[in-house]
Amino acid sequence: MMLKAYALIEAQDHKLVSTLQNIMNQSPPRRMQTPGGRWMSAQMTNCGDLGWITDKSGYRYTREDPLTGKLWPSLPASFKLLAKSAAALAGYRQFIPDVCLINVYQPGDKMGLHQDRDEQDFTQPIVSVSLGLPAKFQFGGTARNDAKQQILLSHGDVLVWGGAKRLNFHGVLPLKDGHHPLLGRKRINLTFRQAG
Ligand code: MD5
Ligand code: FE
Repeated sequence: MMLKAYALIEAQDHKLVSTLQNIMNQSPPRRMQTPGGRWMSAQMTNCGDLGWITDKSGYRYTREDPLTGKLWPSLPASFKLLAKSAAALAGYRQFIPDVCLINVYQPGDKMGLHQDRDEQDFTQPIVSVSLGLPAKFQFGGTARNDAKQQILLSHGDVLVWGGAKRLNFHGVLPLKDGHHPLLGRKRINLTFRQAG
C-alpha cells in the first residue's frame, strides 16, 4: 500500500531532518560489505533496539553499532509514531517497529534486486519512508525473474509492504543527480521493521 503521505510528515519536515541528523551524528552512515565481499553503494546506519548490518560474516541484526561499539541510537518517538500510523492505516495494528534502517543514496548509488528475509516474523510489514531526491524503485514477485514494475518514489512517500508483497524482490535504480531543497544531493530512505 502506497500512502502519498506528504500531509503526515510535511508539518514536521525540518524536525524530521534534525532528528535524523542527530542520529547520524551518533552512528554515521557508512558503506557495508556483502558476504560475497562487494561494497554496497548506499551508505547505511540504524536507530532502534536493533540495527541491520552486513559484512563478510553475513547479514544480521545487532544491538551494537560495530563502528562505534555503542548501542544504536534509540528510535525517536516521532519515528515510531509515523511507522505505526502508516502500518495501522494499511491494516497492521500489531506492528511494533524495533529497527529503523537508514539508507543514504548519493547520485549514482543503487540497491540491487533482493528480498528482505532477515526478520523473525514475515507477517509483520515493512514501512518505507522516502525523503529527498526521487528514485526509481523496482519491485517484482517472489522469484528473482518475475516481471518487475517500476515506481518513482518521491519525498514524503510512505509505503507499507505487507502480506503477499512482504517477500517480493525489489531494488533501487541508480539515483539521478539533482538538488532537493531539504536534503541537497541525496535520497534518504527510512525502513521500519519489526525484526526481533
Ligand atoms: C530503499 N530499502 O528504498 C528500500 C526501501 C532495504 C530496501 O529495500 O532493504 O533497505 S524498502 C522496500 C521494500 C521492503 C520490503 C518489501 C518490498 C520493498 N517489496 O516487496 O517490494 O532504500
Ligand atoms: Fe529491501
